[in-house]
Formats: sequence, C-alpha cells, structure tokens
Amino acid sequence: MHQPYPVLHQDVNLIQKDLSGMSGSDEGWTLVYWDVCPGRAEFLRLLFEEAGVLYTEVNDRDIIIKDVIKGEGGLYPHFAPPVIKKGKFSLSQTHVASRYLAGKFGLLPIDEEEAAHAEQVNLTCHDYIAEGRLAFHGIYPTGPYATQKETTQPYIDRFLESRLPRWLQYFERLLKSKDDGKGFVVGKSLSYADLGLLHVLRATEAQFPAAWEAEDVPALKAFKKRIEARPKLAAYLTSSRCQPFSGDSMM
Ligand SMILES: N[C@@H](CCC(=O)N[C@@H](CS)C(=O)NCC(=O)O)C(=O)O
Repeated sequence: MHQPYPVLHQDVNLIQKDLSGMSGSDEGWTLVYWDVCPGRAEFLRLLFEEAGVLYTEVNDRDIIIKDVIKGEGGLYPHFAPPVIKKGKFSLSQTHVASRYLAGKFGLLPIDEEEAAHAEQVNLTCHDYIAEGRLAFHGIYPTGPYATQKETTQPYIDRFLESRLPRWLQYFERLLKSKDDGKGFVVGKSLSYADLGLLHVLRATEAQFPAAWEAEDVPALKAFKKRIEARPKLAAYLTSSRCQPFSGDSMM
C-alpha cells in the first residue's frame, strides 16, 4: 500500500535539457546534477522515470557551482548536488529527496513500519555506494580518480575482496527474508527502496562485472532483471537519457 498522492504529468516520460539556470520551469521538476556520470542523481532519475513524471535536467557546471556549491541567499542552501527543485522549493541530500519524491509519486509505503524499513534499505544502499566510491578515492576523497589511480588501488582491491561480497550477501539475505526472495524489498508493491537497490546493483555490475557474475546471489540477480523489466524502467534504461557509468567509481 502506497500513499495515494496524485502523479504529475503521468505518462509524459520525457526529459529536457535546460541550461537557463537552476530555476528550471515553475511548473515541473528540475534535477540539478553534474553531467559526468549517473552518480547519486540516478536514485532520483529512477523515481521520475518509474512514476512517468516529467523532469528537466540542469547539468551545466557553471550553474551548479554558482547556484549550489557557492549558492548564497534563500532558505536552506545546499552543500552539494543532486538537488531537486519545483517552483520555489528545492531539496538536497539524495535519500531525503528520494523519500520526498516517493511520497509524491505513490512509491512510499503508507504503513509506518514498512516506511521505516524502506528508509533502512535505501540508506544502506547509500552507505554501500559511498563506501565503494571512496575506495576509488582513497587518498583524496573529492579529487579525481585519475590523480590517485595507483595509490588508491589497494583500497579498491580490499573493497573487492572483503567488502563487496559482504554487501552483496547482505542484500541477498535482505531479499530472501520475505516472499522467498521473489517479491519487493518492502511490503507487497514497488517502493523507492526497490529503485535504490536496483541502482546500486547496476552500479556494481558496471564497475565490477566479474565479481558480480561470480557472486552467488541468485535472488538479487533475479530481482535486478525483474525490476529492470518494468515497462517504464526498461524504456528508460535503453534510452539515450540513461547515461553509462563512469567506470572509475561505481558512480
Ligand atoms: N550526502 C549527499 C552527498 C552529496 C555529494 O557528495 N555530492 C557530490 C556529487 S555525488 C558532490 O558534488 N560533492 C561536492 C562536494 O562535496 O564538495 C547526498 O547523498 O546527496
């Protein structure tokens, strides 16, 4: 059971590029993020795409630096993208923005305990991707991977050997803890927790294809295929809107 909020622009599954500024359109949603990789914004794109809600992307570096990184004035300035914006309202922190959009789009469990479990899972997905990303930036977390390639390799090796299997086996256990691993992560219908899990599994497969292939996680692999096959997600994942992963950070 999910919250019955109205879905805006239902079935208008279209993305537009807007370089006119972070303000975007007053009517629809704007997603502000770097253009270098799917990154954390992918958690939010999957929500827009599954809900069939129109969103406009602002990817211009100068605009992001001016309006987000150095943004001054206005209530609740942001530390870093992704940022979602609609009219005068804007919100950062990907998990919070995901949960907010999920509420708007009918992808947030109504039941209080299920909503808490969805949050538990989505934040765990964020922990996983953040730890994976950090392995590629062991010396300088906000510096480019290319400048620390050799020095950070031991961190990547350690992540691959000891942490990645633990994370994947955890997600396998999580899925199998209900409905024989054949259902949704929380409750009986799709929520933002399923989309969060889908995103981190796609990132894993893209960054570490051999490890993903070798890991014994049948429920997880079936889950990934099942969710990817949902019509709106399948259309998105095969469209030009869906960017390839960067190949150097799980992002
Ligand atoms: N906890 C934040 C992290 C945001 C974040 O680190 N954004 C990155 C891109 S994925 C960024 O642009 N960081 C700039 C900075 O840290 O100065 C979230 O989940 O949204």
